[in-house]
Amino acid sequence: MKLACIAFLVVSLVVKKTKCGQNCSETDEVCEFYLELDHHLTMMRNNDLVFPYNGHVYKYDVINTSNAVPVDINEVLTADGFEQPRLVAAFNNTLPGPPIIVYENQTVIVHVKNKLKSESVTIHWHGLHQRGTPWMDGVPFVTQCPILPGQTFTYRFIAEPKGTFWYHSHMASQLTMGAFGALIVHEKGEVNAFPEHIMTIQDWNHDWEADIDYMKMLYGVFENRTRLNVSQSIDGTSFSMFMMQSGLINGRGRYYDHNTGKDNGAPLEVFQVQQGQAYRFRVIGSGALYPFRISVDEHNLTIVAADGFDLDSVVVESFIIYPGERFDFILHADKPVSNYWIRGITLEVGKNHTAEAILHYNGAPVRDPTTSRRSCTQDDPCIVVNCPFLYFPASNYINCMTFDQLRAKSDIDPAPVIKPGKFKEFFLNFAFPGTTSTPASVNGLAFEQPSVSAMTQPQELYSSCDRPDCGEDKVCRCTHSISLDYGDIVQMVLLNMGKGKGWSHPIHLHGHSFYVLKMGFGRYDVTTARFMEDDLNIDCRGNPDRTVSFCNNATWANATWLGGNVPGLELKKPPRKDTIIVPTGAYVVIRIRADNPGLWNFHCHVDLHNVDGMQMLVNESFNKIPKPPVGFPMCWNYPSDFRSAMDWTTVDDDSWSANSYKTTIVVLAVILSLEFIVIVGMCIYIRRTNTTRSSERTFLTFENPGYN
Ligand SMILES: [Cu+2]
Repeated sequence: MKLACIAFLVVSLVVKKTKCGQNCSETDEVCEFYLELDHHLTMMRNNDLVFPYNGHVYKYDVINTSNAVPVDINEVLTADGFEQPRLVAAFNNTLPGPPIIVYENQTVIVHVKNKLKSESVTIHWHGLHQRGTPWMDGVPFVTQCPILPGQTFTYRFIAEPKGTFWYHSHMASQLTMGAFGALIVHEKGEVNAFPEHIMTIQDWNHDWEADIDYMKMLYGVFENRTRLNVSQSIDGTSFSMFMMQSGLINGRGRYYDHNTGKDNGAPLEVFQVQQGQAYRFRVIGSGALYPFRISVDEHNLTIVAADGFDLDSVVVESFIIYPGERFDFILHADKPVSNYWIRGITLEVGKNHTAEAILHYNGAPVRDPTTSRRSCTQDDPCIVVNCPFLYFPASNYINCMTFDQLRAKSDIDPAPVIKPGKFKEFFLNFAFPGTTSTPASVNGLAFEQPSVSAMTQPQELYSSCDRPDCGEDKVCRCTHSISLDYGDIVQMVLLNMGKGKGWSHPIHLHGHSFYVLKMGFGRYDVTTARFMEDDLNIDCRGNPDRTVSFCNNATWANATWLGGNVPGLELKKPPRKDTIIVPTGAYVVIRIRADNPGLWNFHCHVDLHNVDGMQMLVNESFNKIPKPPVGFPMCWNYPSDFRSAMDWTTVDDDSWSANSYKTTIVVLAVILSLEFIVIVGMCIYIRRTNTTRSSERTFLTFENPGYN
């Protein structure tokens, strides 16, 4: 990887102000980066397979590791060290991709070259608001056409807001192949900032790749002629058919043999600290599906920010992070000089899946830690932030702090106040409703991806949700959107209820960081922590039996709660987020100001759910969406009825042979003349169209059959 980084640096130096994953200078106005996405294999150094041993990797033909020189791990994508190389799609041959580190309000330019042979890509800059540049949001067929193999596309946007973000492929489940990296936006003029570490954490499956993941999620997983069960969460609800073998922190982890319980000794990420110093850890949930509970042996964690926004700090034993979420914590390196385990454990029942890394105090010997996890006791229970349920089993002595119990750091950013006539409220159920077919959906509407870029080619959309087969207690597939007018104050009640509940979903909104006003949880058995039933403040309507109702058309059970009058909303210091867990049987009340015109994707960040249809569009003041740059790439669909769209009349052989030589000459002459006239005409037309097309766009509206 180091070689790739050097190569990247050489390329980067061609353009001033670009470095290999290093800070752009605070005084720069423009920061320019290059990302190349290509396939690679894990556990290979050039043409040589390597194997893991005792925290190092060695060339495949080494017999005696005691007198052999290990291979530089920076030259290998080790992942979990599993010796059968696994295909990855990685930026600049690093896993994760190189961090992009800039300052707020700088102009960021990223040239993305797609070197994959058979897959297209787009990159989403997760958490950035793309104010004024919604067509740089990187959602395929929503904000742009995909970047095809061999093509290069240049993203250009303003780094805003400040905080911990990340970039990742938004093409189907491609990010599960490794196509992501950190994106850090620093505050300008920041003083006394702590030294920092970036930490991505993810589940890892070394058997499959993105599309196999999806197919096995749909159709099941078999081992030794036995169907494997869906993995279960602590509260008795489900995770997935998707299996993980290992957890990775900054692209490194260890594979544990499930029969022996022993790990394979693969190298791990090492975070160096100086005793007496405090550090800011920026943690990014970059996984496919499983959440992790993160702790550091013998150290408390002070949570100070989530999804880029500062929080009233809380000191905790651990926190839970789902794919798409970010948490920043301060770690005080005030313990004896030694090595300590950093652990990320999943919330699965009966599985021992851990992502590991090493906290290494300068001066300590270089070796694996021997520390133990803190035990939580009745007298000294552990506090865990961001639980997707209310309780751990009582015998665990772990107290949950759910995200709505956190507060923003200051009261200068209160919740948007409702204005008469400008308030809209939506109930959105993220679930798997259905009977014979149970697609991932929002209100029973499984998302159908447009065939062209919806924002820049809205006149070519067609898949309406306004159909008889869509509606209450029905499921259908269509291009689902809700429309907001500029200046609306929008309250959304995110649900996970009715027949399709059972899996918690990290829901991500593009273009905004919403205010989290309240979470309502279902009922649990306090002793066993098992989930019992939905929060009954939501009326699912539809079938009166809510275990049967699809909950596609929900509302408040108490009608006086409509109009923003929900009791218990935090309006003074609501925390802000762009990705929030919607637990099974629960609801989350969020609010935004519709002040950022765009066509924003709103979806589950479990990519496998997203691909299956758990996404929709927020069509925000479409007629105010700014014009894309001149020459912004377009894409074209194939006509749905190609027989009528193309003239398939074949030339009659007899009439063709009867044509005389003279006739042919005359016809050719006429054709050549016409061609000359047409070419001249087209040149003039193209020149005129290029200068006028972008201005015409502002008159397009989203009022077409494709959107309800
Ligand atoms: Cu989901």
